[in-house]
Amino acid sequence: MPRPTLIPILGDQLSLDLASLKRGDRGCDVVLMVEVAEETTYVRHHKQKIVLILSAMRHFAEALRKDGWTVDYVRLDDLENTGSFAGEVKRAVHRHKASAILVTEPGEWRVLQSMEGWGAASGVPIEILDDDRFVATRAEFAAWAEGRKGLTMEFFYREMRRKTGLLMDHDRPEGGRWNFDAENRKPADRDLFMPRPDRFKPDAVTKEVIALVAGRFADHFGDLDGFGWAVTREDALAALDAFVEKALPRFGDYQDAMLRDEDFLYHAVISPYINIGLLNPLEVCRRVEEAWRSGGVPLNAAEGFVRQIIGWREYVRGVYWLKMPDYAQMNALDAKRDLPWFYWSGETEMNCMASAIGATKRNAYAHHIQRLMVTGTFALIAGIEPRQIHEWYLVVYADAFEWVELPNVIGMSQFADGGILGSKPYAASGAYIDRMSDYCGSCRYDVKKRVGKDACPFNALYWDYLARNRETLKSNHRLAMPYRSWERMDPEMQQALRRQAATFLDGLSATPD
Ligand code: FAD
Ligand code: DLZ
Ligand code: SF4
Repeated sequence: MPRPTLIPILGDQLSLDLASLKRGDRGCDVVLMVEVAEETTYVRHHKQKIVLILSAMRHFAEALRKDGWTVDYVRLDDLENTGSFAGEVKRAVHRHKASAILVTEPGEWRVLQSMEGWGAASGVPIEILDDDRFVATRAEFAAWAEGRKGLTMEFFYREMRRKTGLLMDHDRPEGGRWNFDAENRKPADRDLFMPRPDRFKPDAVTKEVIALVAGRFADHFGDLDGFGWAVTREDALAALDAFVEKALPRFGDYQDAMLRDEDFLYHAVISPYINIGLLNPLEVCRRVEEAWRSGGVPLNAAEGFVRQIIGWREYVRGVYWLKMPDYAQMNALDAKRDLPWFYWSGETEMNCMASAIGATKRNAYAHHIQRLMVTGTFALIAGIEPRQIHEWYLVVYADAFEWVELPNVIGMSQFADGGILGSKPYAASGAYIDRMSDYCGSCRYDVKKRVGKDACPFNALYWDYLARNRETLKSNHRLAMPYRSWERMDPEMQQALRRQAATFLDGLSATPD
Protein backbone atom coordinates (compact mmCIF):
# COMPACT_ATOMS: atom_id res chain seq x y z
CA MET A 1 0.00 0.00 0.00
CA PRO A 2 1.42 3.45 -0.86
CA ARG A 3 1.52 5.79 2.12
CA PRO A 4 -1.11 8.54 1.91
CA THR A 5 -0.51 12.25 1.74
CA LEU A 6 -2.23 14.17 4.54
CA ILE A 7 -4.38 17.07 3.30
CA PRO A 8 -5.29 19.39 6.21
CA ILE A 9 -8.26 21.66 5.47
CA LEU A 10 -8.84 24.71 7.69
CA GLY A 11 -12.16 26.11 8.84
CA ASP A 12 -12.14 28.84 6.18
CA GLN A 13 -11.18 26.49 3.32
CA LEU A 14 -14.53 24.74 2.87
CA SER A 15 -14.47 24.48 -0.96
CA LEU A 16 -14.57 21.21 -2.88
CA ASP A 17 -12.35 22.77 -5.54
CA LEU A 18 -9.67 23.89 -3.06
CA ALA A 19 -6.17 23.85 -4.60
CA SER A 20 -4.93 20.99 -2.36
CA LEU A 21 -8.00 18.86 -3.18
CA LYS A 22 -7.49 19.42 -6.91
CA ARG A 23 -3.93 18.08 -6.49
CA GLY A 24 -4.80 15.22 -4.09
CA ASP A 25 -5.77 11.63 -4.83
CA ARG A 26 -9.16 10.47 -3.51
CA GLY A 27 -8.10 6.84 -3.81
CA CYS A 28 -5.18 7.15 -1.40
CA ASP A 29 -4.95 10.46 0.49
CA VAL A 30 -6.52 11.44 3.79
CA VAL A 31 -8.20 14.79 4.44
CA LEU A 32 -7.73 16.10 7.99
CA MET A 33 -10.14 18.56 9.60
CA VAL A 34 -9.67 19.64 13.22
CA GLU A 35 -11.67 21.66 15.68
CA VAL A 36 -9.00 23.17 17.95
CA ALA A 37 -9.09 25.31 21.07
CA GLU A 38 -6.29 27.48 19.64
CA GLU A 39 -8.59 28.71 16.87
CA THR A 40 -11.76 29.00 18.93
CA THR A 41 -10.06 31.16 21.56
CA TYR A 42 -7.15 33.11 20.00
CA VAL A 43 -9.71 35.87 20.29
CA ARG A 44 -13.05 35.45 22.05
CA HIS A 45 -15.12 35.15 18.86
CA HIS A 46 -18.84 35.97 18.76
CA LYS A 47 -20.75 32.79 19.63
CA GLN A 48 -22.49 32.73 16.23
CA LYS A 49 -19.14 32.89 14.45
CA ILE A 50 -17.95 29.74 16.25
CA VAL A 51 -21.22 27.93 15.52
CA LEU A 52 -21.06 28.95 11.86
CA ILE A 53 -17.51 27.69 11.40
CA LEU A 54 -17.76 24.44 13.37
CA SER A 55 -21.13 23.49 11.89
CA ALA A 56 -19.99 24.37 8.36
CA MET A 57 -16.84 22.27 8.94
CA ARG A 58 -18.91 19.25 10.07
CA HIS A 59 -21.24 19.58 7.07
CA PHE A 60 -18.28 20.00 4.74
CA ALA A 61 -16.66 16.81 6.06
CA GLU A 62 -19.84 14.97 5.01
CA ALA A 63 -19.79 16.64 1.58
CA LEU A 64 -16.17 15.49 1.14
CA ARG A 65 -17.07 11.91 2.08
CA LYS A 66 -19.92 11.98 -0.45
CA ASP A 67 -17.38 13.23 -2.98
CA GLY A 68 -15.27 10.11 -2.38
CA TRP A 69 -12.67 11.40 0.10
CA THR A 70 -11.47 9.70 3.27
CA VAL A 71 -11.87 12.30 6.02
CA ASP A 72 -10.34 12.19 9.48
CA TYR A 73 -12.33 14.67 11.60
CA VAL A 74 -11.20 15.65 15.11
CA ARG A 75 -13.86 17.25 17.29
CA LEU A 76 -13.25 19.94 19.88
CA ASP A 77 -14.20 17.64 22.75
CA ASP A 78 -12.25 14.56 21.55
CA LEU A 79 -10.16 13.44 24.52
CA GLU A 80 -6.84 13.21 22.66
CA ASN A 81 -7.24 16.61 20.95
CA THR A 82 -4.05 18.61 21.58
CA GLY A 83 -5.85 21.90 20.88
CA SER A 84 -3.59 23.21 18.11
CA PHE A 85 -3.23 22.81 14.34
CA ALA A 86 0.44 21.85 14.75
CA GLY A 87 -0.31 19.21 17.39
CA GLU A 88 -3.20 17.69 15.43
CA VAL A 89 -1.30 17.55 12.14
CA LYS A 90 1.61 15.78 13.86
CA ARG A 91 -0.73 13.24 15.49
CA ALA A 92 -2.51 12.60 12.18
CA VAL A 93 0.74 12.14 10.23
CA HIS A 94 1.67 9.35 12.65
CA ARG A 95 -1.88 7.88 12.79
CA HIS A 96 -2.08 7.51 9.02
CA LYS A 97 1.66 6.91 8.44
CA ALA A 98 1.47 9.77 5.94
CA SER A 99 4.42 10.34 3.64
CA ALA A 100 3.82 14.08 3.09
CA ILE A 101 1.56 17.03 3.89
CA LEU A 102 -0.22 18.93 1.11
CA VAL A 103 -2.02 22.10 2.16
CA THR A 104 -3.50 25.29 0.75
CA GLU A 105 -1.98 28.48 2.16
CA PRO A 106 -3.94 29.94 5.10
CA GLY A 107 -5.65 33.33 5.15
CA GLU A 108 -3.68 34.57 8.11
CA TRP A 109 -0.03 35.40 8.69
CA ARG A 110 -0.24 33.90 12.21
CA VAL A 111 -1.30 30.51 10.82
CA LEU A 112 1.29 30.57 8.00
CA GLN A 113 4.05 30.91 10.63
CA SER A 114 2.76 27.77 12.32
CA MET A 115 2.11 25.92 9.05
CA GLU A 116 5.68 26.40 7.83
CA GLY A 117 6.81 24.31 10.82
CA TRP A 118 4.30 21.44 10.41
CA GLY A 119 6.53 19.40 8.12
CA ALA A 120 9.63 19.55 10.31
CA ALA A 121 7.60 18.84 13.47
CA SER A 122 5.99 15.77 11.84
CA GLY A 123 9.11 14.50 10.06
CA VAL A 124 7.63 14.60 6.53
CA PRO A 125 7.86 17.12 3.66
CA ILE A 126 5.14 19.77 3.35
CA GLU A 127 3.94 21.56 0.22
CA ILE A 128 1.95 24.79 0.61
CA LEU A 129 -0.10 25.74 -2.47
CA ASP A 130 -1.41 29.19 -3.50
CA ASP A 131 -5.07 29.73 -2.65
CA ASP A 132 -6.55 30.06 -6.14
CA ARG A 133 -9.95 31.20 -4.83
CA PHE A 134 -8.54 34.72 -5.06
CA VAL A 135 -8.30 36.54 -8.39
CA ALA A 136 -4.77 37.80 -7.72
CA THR A 137 -2.07 35.69 -6.12
CA ARG A 138 0.01 37.28 -3.36
CA ALA A 139 2.93 37.45 -5.80
CA GLU A 140 0.81 39.19 -8.46
CA PHE A 141 -0.31 41.84 -5.98
CA ALA A 142 3.27 42.38 -4.85
CA ALA A 143 4.34 42.80 -8.50
CA TRP A 144 1.53 45.32 -9.09
CA ALA A 145 2.53 47.27 -5.94
CA GLU A 146 6.26 47.23 -6.72
CA GLY A 147 7.66 50.70 -7.41
CA ARG A 148 4.30 52.51 -7.13
CA LYS A 149 4.15 55.73 -5.13
CA GLY A 150 0.70 54.97 -3.80
CA LEU A 151 -1.43 51.82 -3.77
CA THR A 152 -4.63 53.26 -5.23
CA MET A 153 -7.42 50.68 -5.06
CA GLU A 154 -9.15 52.04 -8.16
CA PHE A 155 -6.16 51.26 -10.41
CA PHE A 156 -5.82 47.75 -8.99
CA TYR A 157 -9.55 47.22 -9.48
CA ARG A 158 -9.26 48.08 -13.18
CA GLU A 159 -6.55 45.45 -13.53
CA MET A 160 -8.86 42.90 -11.91
CA ARG A 161 -11.70 43.88 -14.28
CA ARG A 162 -9.39 43.31 -17.23
CA LYS A 163 -8.09 40.04 -15.81
CA THR A 164 -11.54 38.57 -15.13
CA GLY A 165 -13.40 40.23 -18.04
CA LEU A 166 -16.17 41.13 -15.57
CA LEU A 167 -18.42 43.96 -16.83
CA MET A 168 -16.11 44.51 -19.79
CA ASP A 169 -16.98 45.26 -23.40
CA HIS A 170 -13.78 43.90 -24.99
CA ASP A 171 -11.10 46.15 -23.46
CA ARG A 172 -13.51 48.89 -22.31
CA PRO A 173 -15.65 49.04 -19.16
CA GLU A 174 -19.36 48.48 -19.72
CA GLY A 175 -21.29 51.76 -19.61
CA GLY A 176 -18.14 53.70 -20.56
CA ARG A 177 -17.01 54.22 -16.94
CA TRP A 178 -15.08 52.06 -14.50
CA ASN A 179 -16.87 53.33 -11.41
CA PHE A 180 -20.48 54.41 -10.80
CA ASP A 181 -20.01 55.32 -7.13
CA ALA A 182 -21.26 58.88 -7.61
CA GLU A 183 -24.76 57.39 -8.08
CA ASN A 184 -24.55 55.33 -4.89
CA ARG A 185 -24.96 57.84 -2.09
CA LYS A 186 -28.68 57.99 -1.41
CA PRO A 187 -30.12 57.98 2.10
CA ALA A 188 -32.89 55.34 2.39
CA ASP A 189 -36.59 56.19 2.71
CA ARG A 190 -38.09 54.81 5.86
CA ASP A 191 -41.08 53.26 4.12
CA LEU A 192 -39.29 51.33 1.39
CA PHE A 193 -39.87 47.59 1.43
CA MET A 194 -36.72 46.00 2.81
CA PRO A 195 -35.90 42.45 1.78
CA ARG A 196 -34.63 40.31 4.66
CA PRO A 197 -31.66 38.02 3.91
CA ASP A 198 -32.53 34.32 3.84
CA ARG A 199 -32.05 32.67 7.24
CA PHE A 200 -31.81 28.88 7.72
CA LYS A 201 -33.28 26.73 10.47
CA PRO A 202 -30.57 24.84 12.37
CA ASP A 203 -30.55 21.09 11.56
CA ALA A 204 -29.44 18.39 14.03
CA VAL A 205 -25.73 18.99 13.36
CA THR A 206 -26.03 22.74 13.94
CA LYS A 207 -28.15 22.21 17.05
CA GLU A 208 -25.41 20.01 18.51
CA VAL A 209 -22.81 22.70 17.84
CA ILE A 210 -25.08 25.38 19.33
CA ALA A 211 -25.28 23.32 22.53
CA LEU A 212 -21.49 22.91 22.56
CA VAL A 213 -20.91 26.64 22.09
CA ALA A 214 -23.59 27.63 24.62
CA GLY A 215 -21.81 25.48 27.21
CA ARG A 216 -18.16 26.04 26.41
CA PHE A 217 -18.17 29.65 25.20
CA ALA A 218 -20.99 31.06 27.32
CA ASP A 219 -18.94 34.12 28.28
CA HIS A 220 -18.07 35.07 24.69
CA PHE A 221 -19.71 38.14 23.10
CA GLY A 222 -23.02 37.94 21.24
CA ASP A 223 -26.42 36.29 21.16
CA LEU A 224 -26.89 32.71 20.07
CA ASP A 225 -30.70 32.73 19.86
CA GLY A 226 -32.03 32.93 16.36
CA PHE A 227 -28.85 31.56 14.73
CA GLY A 228 -29.82 31.48 11.05
CA TRP A 229 -26.61 31.41 8.98
CA ALA A 230 -26.27 28.94 6.11
CA VAL A 231 -23.79 26.18 6.96
CA THR A 232 -23.79 24.32 3.62
CA ARG A 233 -22.94 25.37 0.10
CA GLU A 234 -26.52 24.61 -1.04
CA ASP A 235 -27.99 27.02 1.51
CA ALA A 236 -25.33 29.66 0.83
CA LEU A 237 -26.22 29.48 -2.87
CA ALA A 238 -29.90 29.93 -1.95
CA ALA A 239 -28.94 33.03 0.08
CA LEU A 240 -27.03 34.38 -2.93
CA ASP A 241 -30.01 33.79 -5.24
CA ALA A 242 -32.34 35.56 -2.81
CA PHE A 243 -29.99 38.55 -2.62
CA VAL A 244 -29.64 38.84 -6.40
CA GLU A 245 -33.37 38.64 -6.90
CA LYS A 246 -34.62 40.81 -4.04
CA ALA A 247 -31.92 43.24 -2.91
CA LEU A 248 -29.28 43.67 -5.62
CA PRO A 249 -31.35 46.02 -7.82
CA ARG A 250 -31.18 48.65 -5.04
CA PHE A 251 -27.77 47.66 -3.62
CA GLY A 252 -25.98 50.53 -5.37
CA ASP A 253 -28.44 53.31 -4.62
CA TYR A 254 -28.63 52.64 -0.88
CA GLN A 255 -25.16 51.22 -0.22
CA ASP A 256 -24.30 54.04 2.21
CA ALA A 257 -27.68 54.31 3.95
CA MET A 258 -28.46 53.35 7.56
CA LEU A 259 -31.84 52.79 9.20
CA ARG A 260 -32.52 52.07 12.86
CA ASP A 261 -34.86 49.12 12.43
CA GLU A 262 -33.21 47.63 9.35
CA ASP A 263 -30.12 45.58 10.13
CA PHE A 264 -29.39 44.57 6.53
CA LEU A 265 -30.95 47.08 4.07
CA TYR A 266 -29.96 46.03 0.54
CA HIS A 267 -26.66 44.40 1.49
CA ALA A 268 -25.84 40.85 0.39
CA VAL A 269 -25.04 39.40 3.85
CA ILE A 270 -22.85 36.76 2.20
CA SER A 271 -19.33 37.75 3.34
CA PRO A 272 -19.08 34.88 5.87
CA TYR A 273 -19.99 32.39 3.13
CA ILE A 274 -17.37 33.76 0.75
CA ASN A 275 -14.73 33.98 3.46
CA ILE A 276 -15.13 30.38 4.68
CA GLY A 277 -15.31 28.98 1.16
CA LEU A 278 -18.99 28.05 0.75
CA LEU A 279 -19.27 30.55 -2.11
CA ASN A 280 -16.56 31.38 -4.60
CA PRO A 281 -16.04 35.15 -5.04
CA LEU A 282 -15.85 34.90 -8.84
CA GLU A 283 -19.00 32.79 -9.13
CA VAL A 284 -20.79 35.44 -7.05
CA CYS A 285 -19.59 38.22 -9.36
CA ARG A 286 -20.53 36.25 -12.49
CA ARG A 287 -24.02 35.70 -11.07
CA VAL A 288 -24.35 39.46 -10.50
CA GLU A 289 -23.05 40.26 -13.99
CA GLU A 290 -25.55 37.81 -15.48
CA ALA A 291 -28.39 39.57 -13.59
CA TRP A 292 -27.28 42.88 -15.12
CA ARG A 293 -26.92 41.43 -18.65
CA SER A 294 -30.42 39.96 -18.46
CA GLY A 295 -31.82 43.41 -17.60
CA GLY A 296 -32.96 42.85 -14.02
CA VAL A 297 -30.35 45.02 -12.32
CA PRO A 298 -28.99 48.52 -13.05
CA LEU A 299 -25.31 48.90 -13.91
CA ASN A 300 -24.54 51.09 -10.87
CA ALA A 301 -25.66 48.22 -8.61
CA ALA A 302 -23.78 45.48 -10.50
CA GLU A 303 -20.58 47.54 -10.84
CA GLY A 304 -20.74 48.72 -7.21
CA PHE A 305 -21.08 45.13 -6.04
CA VAL A 306 -18.39 43.65 -8.28
CA ARG A 307 -16.00 46.43 -7.15
CA GLN A 308 -16.42 45.39 -3.50
CA ILE A 309 -15.32 41.86 -4.32
CA ILE A 310 -12.71 41.95 -7.08
CA GLY A 311 -11.66 45.45 -6.02
CA TRP A 312 -11.73 45.95 -2.25
CA ARG A 313 -11.68 42.33 -1.12
CA GLU A 314 -8.71 41.40 -3.31
CA TYR A 315 -6.94 44.68 -2.61
CA VAL A 316 -7.10 44.43 1.20
CA ARG A 317 -5.77 40.89 1.01
CA GLY A 318 -2.88 42.09 -1.13
CA VAL A 319 -2.04 44.91 1.30
CA TYR A 320 -2.27 42.51 4.26
CA TRP A 321 0.30 40.08 2.86
CA LEU A 322 2.52 42.86 1.55
CA LYS A 323 2.72 44.64 4.90
CA MET A 324 2.48 41.93 7.55
CA PRO A 325 3.63 41.45 10.26
CA ASP A 326 4.38 45.17 10.82
CA TYR A 327 0.90 46.21 9.66
CA ALA A 328 -0.76 44.86 12.83
CA GLN A 329 1.38 47.16 15.02
CA MET A 330 0.81 50.41 13.12
CA ASN A 331 -0.45 53.43 15.04
CA ALA A 332 0.34 56.47 12.87
CA LEU A 333 -1.72 58.84 15.03
CA ASP A 334 -0.34 57.45 18.29
CA ALA A 335 -3.85 56.76 19.61
CA LYS A 336 -3.78 55.34 23.14
CA ARG A 337 -7.27 55.39 24.65
CA ASP A 338 -8.77 52.12 25.88
CA LEU A 339 -11.81 50.75 24.07
CA PRO A 340 -14.92 51.92 25.95
CA TRP A 341 -16.89 49.15 27.62
CA PHE A 342 -20.07 50.05 25.73
CA TYR A 343 -18.56 48.43 22.60
CA TRP A 344 -19.19 45.14 24.44
CA SER A 345 -22.38 45.97 26.29
CA GLY A 346 -24.10 48.13 23.66
CA GLU A 347 -25.21 50.39 26.50
CA THR A 348 -24.76 53.97 25.38
CA GLU A 349 -27.10 56.89 24.87
CA MET A 350 -25.66 57.48 21.39
CA ASN A 351 -28.43 56.03 19.26
CA CYS A 352 -26.21 55.33 16.26
CA MET A 353 -23.67 53.40 18.35
CA ALA A 354 -26.32 51.49 20.32
CA SER A 355 -28.00 50.55 17.06
CA ALA A 356 -24.83 49.33 15.30
CA ILE A 357 -23.55 47.44 18.38
CA GLY A 358 -27.01 45.99 19.08
CA ALA A 359 -27.21 44.61 15.52
CA THR A 360 -23.70 43.23 15.94
CA LYS A 361 -24.67 41.35 19.11
CA ARG A 362 -27.89 40.01 17.58
CA ASN A 363 -26.54 38.99 14.19
CA ALA A 364 -22.70 38.83 14.27
CA TYR A 365 -23.18 41.27 11.39
CA ALA A 366 -23.34 45.01 10.76
CA HIS A 367 -23.27 46.47 7.30
CA HIS A 368 -20.31 48.35 5.89
CA ILE A 369 -21.41 51.89 6.69
CA GLN A 370 -22.20 51.02 10.30
CA ARG A 371 -18.72 49.47 10.61
CA LEU A 372 -16.98 52.36 8.86
CA MET A 373 -18.95 55.50 9.75
CA VAL A 374 -20.39 54.65 13.18
CA THR A 375 -18.28 52.27 15.30
CA GLY A 376 -15.19 52.94 13.17
CA THR A 377 -15.47 56.74 13.05
CA PHE A 378 -16.21 56.95 16.76
CA ALA A 379 -13.07 54.94 17.62
CA LEU A 380 -11.03 57.10 15.24
CA ILE A 381 -12.14 60.48 16.56
CA ALA A 382 -12.08 59.31 20.19
CA GLY A 383 -8.45 58.16 19.70
CA ILE A 384 -8.92 54.50 20.61
CA GLU A 385 -5.75 52.42 20.42
CA PRO A 386 -5.83 50.66 16.99
CA ARG A 387 -4.85 47.26 18.44
CA GLN A 388 -7.89 47.28 20.73
CA ILE A 389 -10.44 48.28 18.10
CA HIS A 390 -8.86 45.76 15.68
CA GLU A 391 -9.41 43.00 18.20
CA TRP A 392 -13.03 44.08 18.71
CA TYR A 393 -13.76 43.80 14.98
CA LEU A 394 -12.01 40.44 14.81
CA VAL A 395 -14.20 39.13 17.63
CA VAL A 396 -17.64 40.43 16.76
CA TYR A 397 -18.31 39.67 13.07
CA ALA A 398 -19.04 36.27 11.55
CA ASP A 399 -16.98 37.25 8.50
CA ALA A 400 -13.93 38.41 10.48
CA PHE A 401 -10.64 36.84 9.47
CA GLU A 402 -7.50 38.85 10.04
CA TRP A 403 -6.47 39.13 6.36
CA VAL A 404 -9.64 41.08 5.55
CA GLU A 405 -10.49 42.61 8.93
CA LEU A 406 -7.07 44.09 9.78
CA PRO A 407 -6.59 46.28 6.69
CA ASN A 408 -10.20 47.44 6.88
CA VAL A 409 -9.70 48.48 10.51
CA ILE A 410 -6.07 49.60 10.73
CA GLY A 411 -6.06 51.10 7.23
CA MET A 412 -9.48 52.11 5.99
CA SER A 413 -11.20 52.91 9.25
CA GLN A 414 -8.50 54.09 11.69
CA PHE A 415 -5.88 55.59 9.29
CA ALA A 416 -3.36 53.93 11.61
CA ASP A 417 -1.25 52.92 8.59
CA GLY A 418 -0.70 56.62 7.80
CA GLY A 419 -2.45 56.41 4.43
CA ILE A 420 -1.17 53.20 2.79
CA LEU A 421 -4.72 52.02 2.14
CA GLY A 422 -6.80 55.21 2.03
CA SER A 423 -5.97 58.79 1.16
CA LYS A 424 -7.80 60.39 4.09
CA PRO A 425 -9.21 59.40 7.46
CA TYR A 426 -12.95 58.71 7.66
CA ALA A 427 -13.42 61.31 10.39
CA ALA A 428 -16.86 62.91 10.45
CA SER A 429 -19.14 64.89 12.71
CA GLY A 430 -22.73 63.92 13.51
CA ALA A 431 -23.92 65.66 10.34
CA TYR A 432 -22.81 62.72 8.19
CA ILE A 433 -24.74 60.21 10.29
CA ASP A 434 -27.78 62.52 10.31
CA ARG A 435 -27.71 62.80 6.50
CA MET A 436 -27.38 59.06 5.86
CA SER A 437 -29.63 57.62 8.61
CA ASP A 438 -32.69 58.02 10.79
CA TYR A 439 -30.73 57.59 14.03
CA CYS A 440 -30.53 61.20 15.15
CA GLY A 441 -34.27 62.01 15.25
CA SER A 442 -34.82 59.73 18.25
CA CYS A 443 -31.42 60.23 19.92
CA ARG A 444 -31.15 61.84 23.33
CA TYR A 445 -28.37 64.03 21.88
CA ASP A 446 -28.96 66.92 19.50
CA VAL A 447 -26.97 66.45 16.32
CA LYS A 448 -27.07 70.19 15.56
CA LYS A 449 -25.44 71.16 18.87
CA ARG A 450 -21.68 71.24 19.31
CA VAL A 451 -21.38 72.13 22.98
CA GLY A 452 -23.50 71.63 26.07
CA LYS A 453 -25.03 68.64 27.83
CA ASP A 454 -27.22 67.65 24.88
CA ALA A 455 -24.61 68.14 22.15
CA CYS A 456 -23.94 65.17 19.86
CA PRO A 457 -20.57 63.73 21.00
CA PHE A 458 -19.45 63.17 17.42
CA ASN A 459 -19.35 66.96 16.86
CA ALA A 460 -16.85 67.98 19.55
CA LEU A 461 -14.85 64.77 19.06
CA TYR A 462 -14.50 65.51 15.35
CA TRP A 463 -12.97 68.96 15.91
CA ASP A 464 -10.89 67.70 18.82
CA TYR A 465 -9.53 64.94 16.57
CA LEU A 466 -8.48 67.46 13.92
CA ALA A 467 -6.90 69.76 16.50
CA ARG A 468 -5.17 66.89 18.32
CA ASN A 469 -3.65 65.44 15.14
CA ARG A 470 -2.89 68.74 13.40
CA GLU A 471 0.85 68.15 13.04
CA THR A 472 0.35 64.77 11.37
CA LEU A 473 -2.67 65.57 9.23
CA LYS A 474 -2.46 69.23 8.24
CA SER A 475 -0.47 68.52 5.06
CA ASN A 476 -3.15 66.08 3.80
CA HIS A 477 -4.70 68.11 0.98
CA ARG A 478 -8.03 66.28 1.39
CA LEU A 479 -8.29 67.80 4.88
CA ALA A 480 -7.46 71.34 3.78
CA MET A 481 -11.07 72.51 4.00
CA PRO A 482 -11.83 71.29 7.54
CA TYR A 483 -8.50 72.70 8.76
CA ARG A 484 -9.37 76.07 7.19
CA SER A 485 -12.73 75.99 9.01
CA TRP A 486 -10.99 75.15 12.29
CA GLU A 487 -8.52 77.97 11.89
CA ARG A 488 -11.26 80.47 11.10
CA MET A 489 -13.26 79.41 14.15
CA ASP A 490 -13.55 81.78 17.12
CA PRO A 491 -10.82 80.71 19.63
CA GLU A 492 -13.43 80.59 22.41
CA MET A 493 -15.47 78.10 20.41
CA GLN A 494 -12.30 76.11 19.71
CA GLN A 495 -11.61 75.89 23.43
CA ALA A 496 -15.21 75.06 24.24
CA LEU A 497 -15.14 72.20 21.72
CA ARG A 498 -11.92 70.82 23.14
CA ARG A 499 -13.26 71.03 26.70
CA GLN A 500 -16.49 69.37 25.61
CA ALA A 501 -14.53 66.52 24.01
CA ALA A 502 -12.25 66.12 27.05
CA THR A 503 -15.21 65.93 29.45
CA PHE A 504 -16.93 63.35 27.27
CA LEU A 505 -13.79 61.24 26.91
CA ASP A 506 -13.11 61.39 30.65
CA GLY A 507 -16.56 59.92 31.23
CA LEU A 508 -15.84 56.82 29.13
CA SER A 509 -15.06 53.67 31.03
CA ALA A 510 -13.10 50.69 29.72
CA THR A 511 -14.63 48.31 32.26
CA PRO A 512 -18.20 47.54 33.34
CA ASP A 513 -19.31 50.04 36.03
P1 FAD B 1 -22.05 43.91 0.89
O1 FAD B 1 -22.09 45.32 1.37
O2 FAD B 1 -23.30 43.38 0.31
O3 FAD B 1 -20.83 43.77 -0.13
C1 FAD B 1 -20.68 42.61 -0.96
C2 FAD B 1 -19.40 41.88 -0.71
O4 FAD B 1 -18.28 42.67 -1.02
C3 FAD B 1 -19.18 41.42 0.73
O5 FAD B 1 -19.86 40.21 1.01
C4 FAD B 1 -17.66 41.29 0.81
O6 FAD B 1 -17.27 40.01 0.36
C5 FAD B 1 -17.17 42.33 -0.19
N1 FAD B 1 -16.72 43.56 0.48
C6 FAD B 1 -17.39 44.71 0.59
N2 FAD B 1 -16.62 45.66 1.15
C7 FAD B 1 -15.44 45.08 1.43
C8 FAD B 1 -14.23 45.53 2.03
N3 FAD B 1 -14.08 46.80 2.45
N4 FAD B 1 -13.24 44.64 2.18
C9 FAD B 1 -13.36 43.37 1.76
N5 FAD B 1 -14.47 42.88 1.17
C10 FAD B 1 -15.50 43.73 1.01
N6 FAD B 1 -15.32 42.33 5.61
C11 FAD B 1 -15.09 41.04 5.88
O7 FAD B 1 -15.36 40.17 5.05
N7 FAD B 1 -14.53 40.66 7.08
C12 FAD B 1 -14.22 41.58 8.03
O8 FAD B 1 -13.73 41.22 9.09
C13 FAD B 1 -14.48 42.95 7.76
N8 FAD B 1 -14.19 43.91 8.69
C14 FAD B 1 -14.45 45.21 8.40
C15 FAD B 1 -14.11 46.19 9.35
C16 FAD B 1 -14.33 47.53 9.07
C17 FAD B 1 -13.93 48.58 10.08
C18 FAD B 1 -14.87 47.90 7.83
C19 FAD B 1 -15.08 49.34 7.52
C20 FAD B 1 -15.21 46.95 6.89
C21 FAD B 1 -15.00 45.60 7.16
N9 FAD B 1 -15.31 44.61 6.22
C22 FAD B 1 -15.05 43.30 6.50
C23 FAD B 1 -15.82 44.96 4.89
C24 FAD B 1 -17.35 45.02 4.77
O9 FAD B 1 -17.88 45.86 5.76
C25 FAD B 1 -17.98 43.64 4.83
O10 FAD B 1 -17.39 42.79 3.88
C26 FAD B 1 -19.47 43.72 4.53
O11 FAD B 1 -20.11 44.56 5.45
C27 FAD B 1 -20.07 42.32 4.56
O12 FAD B 1 -21.45 42.36 4.43
P2 FAD B 1 -22.21 42.00 3.08
O13 FAD B 1 -21.91 40.61 2.66
O14 FAD B 1 -23.65 42.33 3.32
O15 FAD B 1 -21.54 42.99 2.08
C1 DLZ C 1 -12.20 30.87 13.22
C2 DLZ C 1 -12.04 29.39 13.41
C3 DLZ C 1 -12.55 28.79 14.56
C4 DLZ C 1 -13.36 29.53 15.56
N1 DLZ C 1 -12.33 27.48 14.80
C5 DLZ C 1 -11.64 26.73 13.92
C6 DLZ C 1 -11.36 25.36 14.15
O1 DLZ C 1 -11.70 24.81 15.18
N2 DLZ C 1 -10.69 24.68 13.20
C7 DLZ C 1 -10.27 25.27 12.06
O2 DLZ C 1 -9.70 24.58 11.20
N3 DLZ C 1 -10.48 26.56 11.84
C8 DLZ C 1 -11.15 27.31 12.72
N4 DLZ C 1 -11.36 28.63 12.51
C9 DLZ C 1 -10.82 29.22 11.27
C10 DLZ C 1 -9.33 29.47 11.37
O3 DLZ C 1 -9.07 30.40 12.40
C11 DLZ C 1 -8.80 29.95 10.02
O4 DLZ C 1 -8.83 28.90 9.13
C12 DLZ C 1 -7.41 30.49 10.16
O5 DLZ C 1 -7.48 31.69 10.85
C13 DLZ C 1 -6.73 30.74 8.82
O6 DLZ C 1 -7.24 31.88 8.23
FE1 SF4 D 1 -25.31 59.50 16.83
FE2 SF4 D 1 -25.06 62.09 17.40
FE3 SF4 D 1 -27.02 61.28 15.80
FE4 SF4 D 1 -27.09 60.70 18.40
S1 SF4 D 1 -27.18 62.72 17.49
S2 SF4 D 1 -27.53 59.30 16.71
S3 SF4 D 1 -24.92 60.39 18.85
S4 SF4 D 1 -24.81 61.13 15.38
